[in-house]
Amino acid sequence: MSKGHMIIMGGFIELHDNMFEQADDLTEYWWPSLKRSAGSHRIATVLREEGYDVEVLDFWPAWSRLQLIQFFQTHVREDTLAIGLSVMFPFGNIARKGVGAKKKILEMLQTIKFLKELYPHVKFVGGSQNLVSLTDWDLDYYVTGYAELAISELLKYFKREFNTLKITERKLDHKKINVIDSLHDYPAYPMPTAHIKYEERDYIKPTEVLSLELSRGCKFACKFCAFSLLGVRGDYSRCKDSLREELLDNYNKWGVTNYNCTDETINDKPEKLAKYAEVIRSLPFQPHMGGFMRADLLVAKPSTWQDLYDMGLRSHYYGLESFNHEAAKYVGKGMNPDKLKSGLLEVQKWFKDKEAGRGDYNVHTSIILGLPGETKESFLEGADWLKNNFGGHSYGISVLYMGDSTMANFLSHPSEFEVTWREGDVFRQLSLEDLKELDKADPIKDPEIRTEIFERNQVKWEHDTMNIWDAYKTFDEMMADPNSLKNHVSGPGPFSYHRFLTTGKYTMQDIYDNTYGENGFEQITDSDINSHREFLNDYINKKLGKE
Ligand code: B12
Ligand code: SF4
Repeated sequence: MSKGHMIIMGGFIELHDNMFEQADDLTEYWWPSLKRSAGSHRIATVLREEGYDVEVLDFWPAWSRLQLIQFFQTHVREDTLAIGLSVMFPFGNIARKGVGAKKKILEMLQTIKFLKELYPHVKFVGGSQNLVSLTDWDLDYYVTGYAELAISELLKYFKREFNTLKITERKLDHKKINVIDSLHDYPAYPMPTAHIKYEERDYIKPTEVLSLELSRGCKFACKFCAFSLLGVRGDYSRCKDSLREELLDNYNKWGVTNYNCTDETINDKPEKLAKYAEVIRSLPFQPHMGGFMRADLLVAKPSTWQDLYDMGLRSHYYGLESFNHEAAKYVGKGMNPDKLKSGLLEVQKWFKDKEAGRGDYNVHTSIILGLPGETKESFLEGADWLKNNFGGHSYGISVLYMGDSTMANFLSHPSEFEVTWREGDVFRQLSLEDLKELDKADPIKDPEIRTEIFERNQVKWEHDTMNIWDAYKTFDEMMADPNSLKNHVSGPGPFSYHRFLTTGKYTMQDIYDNTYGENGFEQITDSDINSHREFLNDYINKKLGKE
């Protein structure tokens, strides 16, 4: 007999790669994601190991309210202690997009309210890295940060068993909410056994791209970064056996070989990579993985390349941020730009070298528009370098974002910029009126960009070399210029390729070998989104016992 029962709902909504693209034919930019909810499955795995019976309901934005009610009516039991909600992202950009997305968000918020009324004896518990993602939801408990230890105390508390639960009351608008702050009160790191164990009732398919945690936290602390665990010291990596078992299990039981690594920085330590490569070389299959990597470390340490390749880490997401030395150095990524550029070309050549038995390489680079020290000219020069030298890949450009005080107040770990900009002498603040004045003479054209600059909860920053309006204006011009980097995305990056692989339309080899275009693969189309929905309906029917 189990110690108690819980159902965790997970899932999120996808936006198209090019969020600002006018995509009238694509169901208004959003659709339910095909990605499993790693947080739900991780919590479920831990609780099962403690003796609870926990079921995950994945892809929940794809479920209709009627389907959800059918599921809960047949699954909620007398010993159901809690219904969990795993929330990865705040609604943010999605809520600002089109009527369809807004309607969907409202429907989801109302569904949770409705379920709460239907099951008043069951506690509703939300979990996310940051409180900001949870505050829209009407829940009984709000758990923030890595929550393996906190959830265990919370369930004991529900069962009136001895526990050490610390609940912090926080004020949200006109009500008080119960917050359990795992990051500070129940630190769940390091976590050498951060494995996920899927079950038959998860109906995993071999074409899926599952999430994998190789380590937790990042040893750096770049000034703009708001990841929860920064500046970690010591060994935060997974233990060999736990990794081997997870990869083997997923291969033997479900035939899965493709993964997204959730690590903040996979290549922070060469010895960690050597350890994982040894495990993976001993497997009876070759996994393929993608994730965040620091390009400067890759360039500085060619000795790590073979280990990465052998691990199957051939899809890289590089947060390059800037090729302006002053700007990059200021935020904590100070490699000389010329060295970085020539090193990146070497990395590219090495990974793509078919004659040497390699050749698999997929890259997404991301840069920030507006770091202190950056000028419009230096930014465009850097973007052009990427376009001309890293063709055939995908790119992301983000205007420097600093959450305003409302936003930063609900982050577990606001960025250094968010915490210190007011006191320091680098940033100044513009008012909304200043922005409108700047916009008058030569307005920003793209309506999506206009919404973002004028409506997003962010500091309207200015520094000696740029201000937020200049940055958005430059972005607007890049949008309109067919020759700019913005319009040269050639394929899906590591965190988007699940959209192409999960329904079996393309293979991992296609991702390495092809780019968008006539002889490559198509960008997401309405028919792809329909096949995503078929995949999701198949899962829902199985969960409802209809197949
Ligand atoms: C992978 C990833 C992505 C991928 C997601 C898709 C994919 N293919 O997986 C991509 C690249 C698309 C992405 C995009 C973005 N991301 Co992102 N991403 C991540 C990342 C690196 C891993 C998430 C993950 O799976 N972690 C592993 C699991 C095990 O951890 P977890 O989900 O946090 O679960 C733990 C806790 O949250 C909690 N928990 C989770 N569920 C539940 C449920 C219950 C009931 C309980 C009690 C607890 C609980 O316990 C779990 C175990 O400890 C995280 C950072 C990180 N290292 O976690 C950021 C992170 C989730 N992303 C973040 C952000 C801000 C974004 C963007 C908005 C960035 C941007 N400016 O565009 C976009 C948003 C996209 C969108 N749809 O709106 C933030 C979210 C902030 C927040 N929640 O407020 C994070 C936390 C990073 C950060 N700290 O800044 N992201
Ligand atoms: S930007 Fe990357 S390297 Fe820098 S602190 Fe954040 S996760 Fe670490």
